[in-house]
Amino acid sequence: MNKDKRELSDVSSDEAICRLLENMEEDVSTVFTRSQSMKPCPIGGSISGICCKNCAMGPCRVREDSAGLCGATLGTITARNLGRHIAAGASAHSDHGRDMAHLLALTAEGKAEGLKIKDELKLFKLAKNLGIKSGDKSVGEIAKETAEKAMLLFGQQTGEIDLIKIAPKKRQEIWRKYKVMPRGIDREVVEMMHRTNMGVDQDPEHILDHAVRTALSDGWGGSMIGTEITDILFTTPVPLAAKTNLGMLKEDEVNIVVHGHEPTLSEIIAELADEKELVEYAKNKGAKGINVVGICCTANEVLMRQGVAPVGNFLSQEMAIMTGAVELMIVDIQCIMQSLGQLTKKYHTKLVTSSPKAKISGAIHMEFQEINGLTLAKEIIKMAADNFPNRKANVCIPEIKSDLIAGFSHEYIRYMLGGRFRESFRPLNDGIIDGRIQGIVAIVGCNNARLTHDKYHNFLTRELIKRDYLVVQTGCGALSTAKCGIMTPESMEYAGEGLRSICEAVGIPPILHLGSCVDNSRILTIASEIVEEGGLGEDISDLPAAGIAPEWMSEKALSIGTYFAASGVYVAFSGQPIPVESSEEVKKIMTVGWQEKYGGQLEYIADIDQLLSKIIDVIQAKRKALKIDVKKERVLMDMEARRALQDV
Ligand code: BF8
Repeated sequence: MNKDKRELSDVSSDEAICRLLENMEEDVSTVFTRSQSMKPCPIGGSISGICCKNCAMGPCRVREDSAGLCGATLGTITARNLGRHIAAGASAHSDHGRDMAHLLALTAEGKAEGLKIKDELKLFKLAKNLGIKSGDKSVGEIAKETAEKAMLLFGQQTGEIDLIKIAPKKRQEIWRKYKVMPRGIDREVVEMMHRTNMGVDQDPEHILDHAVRTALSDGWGGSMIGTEITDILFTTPVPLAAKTNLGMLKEDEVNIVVHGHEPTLSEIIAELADEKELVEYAKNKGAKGINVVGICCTANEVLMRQGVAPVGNFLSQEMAIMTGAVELMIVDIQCIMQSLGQLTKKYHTKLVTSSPKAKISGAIHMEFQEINGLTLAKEIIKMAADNFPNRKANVCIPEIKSDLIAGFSHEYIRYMLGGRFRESFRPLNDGIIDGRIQGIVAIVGCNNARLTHDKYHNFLTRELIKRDYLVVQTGCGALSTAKCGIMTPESMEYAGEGLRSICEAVGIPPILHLGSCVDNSRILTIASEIVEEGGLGEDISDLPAAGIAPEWMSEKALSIGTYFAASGVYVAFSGQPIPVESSEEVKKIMTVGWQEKYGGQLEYIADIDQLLSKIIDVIQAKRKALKIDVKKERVLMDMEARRALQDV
């Protein structure tokens, strides 16, 4: 890496990555080197206007005082472009959710090799939320019906998608009032593409209302289906200890990296890795065992349920290959860099694509179908073991790893707070009301090679827990914090006094890892359950809560930010601007306009200190509105006093 251009400490906060970059050969190209040689296109920035490519009279580059050939204005083009980004992000999550529903159907029929329903309680809950009566049906019958109902939500044409009813009643009324209640998941995505086609919807606010509807169909639809069914098939997460970072690659074992977003094949691979027959197979090739590790959200899925070590987040994918210690990287969908195809040619690593939806030139395609999961997983593990003798001498595994605790599902949070017989969000609500917890902040989303990798996730997390804000995380954000070593109960020493007292009492870290990006839907469920528990208003918009994506990169982040804002949450993005910066009109709709309609908003704040202050101001204003801004004295009650209270 050319250190003259950018200091390594500016490239990444992850020491393991800095070490690899420091020793990297001159001719190796990585996302970090490419980010130096290629600057981002300025179009879309605050003064450069925006580009419309939606018809062949263009591309038209439009500023505040000009219009495209058809007359489209800056506001219209900006809203259209954002709408299309959101449709793409929503479709990524939702297509993943659809596949999980399909998998559930095949599992129920006994056709999904190596899979069975692991969480029946969760199945019954989802069935109920989808309006299915369990009666005296068998588990298989309920699963089949649930899967079919879930799949129908994608093609539903009218009405409202069922899971939206999990939201507080007041919130549902807001969505009905502004006609943004999602009717069907695919329908909203298709309509977004139609409306933004040349010469259709031209009013920026109207376009953005449909962008809201599309994003809601993701958060409360496709993503939620994805999370719920993954829990049903692979178990609902409970806290577990694991380790993270590139130091979890093993010099003397066959290293297999699972990367992407779909859990299925990777869950099977992780389960099989300890199987005697396969371990013996690896030993015959000269290795001591089989080591399965993960990258990105596939990593989060297998971490949450099996404690598989994540070796990194989005910007770590090339780095894992560069250790020279990876026998095989298996990728499925989303956030997979095409550069892996070229990079793996320089090392002995085999790159395997497994999704029928995604191939990479230079990779070996071994297609996962629900009927071949177990057979394919074994084949892949053996292929990795066969590759072990091809390892070259110059293996370089940075000896860096951290402990972490993950596995916080919304079910477990209820349980840990209330205990087995009276699980409830009451203690959390009380902690917020009495001020020990000032608020809840979700720090989520990607890494971005234009920024110092991990730095902003970690800065915000530390600053917020210090001020008594409980931090919940998903996706690459969660892995940033885990890698920097603060996703452990011990990190409560960095937390403020109030938050620390709760962490001590319940035995949790001040930062809760809730899973992959699709699992942001867990945050929607938690927010709804907190409202239902009472004492913090009648709607999500009343809660002292906020969301941040400080290093965002993917279109999926735009969908997530939008469904949170439309659910009543203040959301701030930082790092690279959201692609609306050139239009004051669109920015106003997404801030002032959405605040008035939906009680939440989405804005970009470049300066991280300003962003932190804004988050705190927003949450404190909510506390004030709830009249809980004055810290209450904690009254320690004896048994008699408690009984007296119950008798009232
Ligand atoms: O879905 S946080 S870089 S890996 S998009 Fe991708 Fe962003 Fe990571 Fe998971 Ni989410």
